[in-house]
Amino acid sequence: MKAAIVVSTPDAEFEALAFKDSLTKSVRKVAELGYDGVEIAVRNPQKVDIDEINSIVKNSGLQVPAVGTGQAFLVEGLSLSSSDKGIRERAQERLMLQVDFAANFGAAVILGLIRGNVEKGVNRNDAYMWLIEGVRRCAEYASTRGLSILIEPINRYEVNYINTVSEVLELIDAVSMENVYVLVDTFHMNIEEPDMVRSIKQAGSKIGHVHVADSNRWAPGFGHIDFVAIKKALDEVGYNGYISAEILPMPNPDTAAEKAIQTMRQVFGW
Ligand code: LER
Ligand code: MN
Repeated sequence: MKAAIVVSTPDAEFEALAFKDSLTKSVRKVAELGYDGVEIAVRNPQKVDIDEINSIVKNSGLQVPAVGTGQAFLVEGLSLSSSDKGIRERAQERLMLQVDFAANFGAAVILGLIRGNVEKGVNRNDAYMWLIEGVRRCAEYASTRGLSILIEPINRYEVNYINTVSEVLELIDAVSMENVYVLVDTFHMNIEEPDMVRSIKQAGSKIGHVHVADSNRWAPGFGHIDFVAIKKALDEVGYNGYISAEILPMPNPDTAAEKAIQTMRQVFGW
């Protein structure tokens, strides 16, 4: 397993990011701290200088395991579950751009918040069918580029459906595409899963990426999640990918990023 941390591009704003400075500074700092990868959150790939991002990443020697997409939901309301066909189409088109962006790095594309909510007055099953269709179209497009899609169970305070690992596994079954995996995030699992270890084991080989944050969304080691148990479960299911810190910049960005890699080194034996 390898260590990564989430950073944003300058067009993007997202609370749970350790670094909001210029990407160059952030990426340099991440590399200096000994991370292997940097996960990039982008709202709209058309609004960022892709060549510049490419060269920043290449110079750093870091890999980009995944690209985050949730800000298009938070800022623009784009959603694959929207009852408005136009909004669903725009979410879809944005995700195609995200796949093109991710292809620069061989990164997976995360479908977290952009899955969206079941809107008031809308039947859950209708929203679910729109979502299945949207995820399938993303996955088909990603597969033409040899990339994966990661579906993230997100806690009930951020989205109103598909909050648990088993619900995501059900969705993946319904989508029925080889390149769709689960992204397990310890912060969300700590809220939604009765037993995080059992959920990791249930997801097994379908785990494609891991986000870590402690119970308070500070860096691992600042809360009460048992990361040794999480590591053991990931070992048991043979997970060998990235462990990516998606944490609040608390008590400040540098301390957060340092604490995250320090705890991961201790727990994962790096
Ligand atoms: C995104 O990876 C995530 O975990 C969400 O909580 C975003 O708010
Ligand atoms: Mn996450």
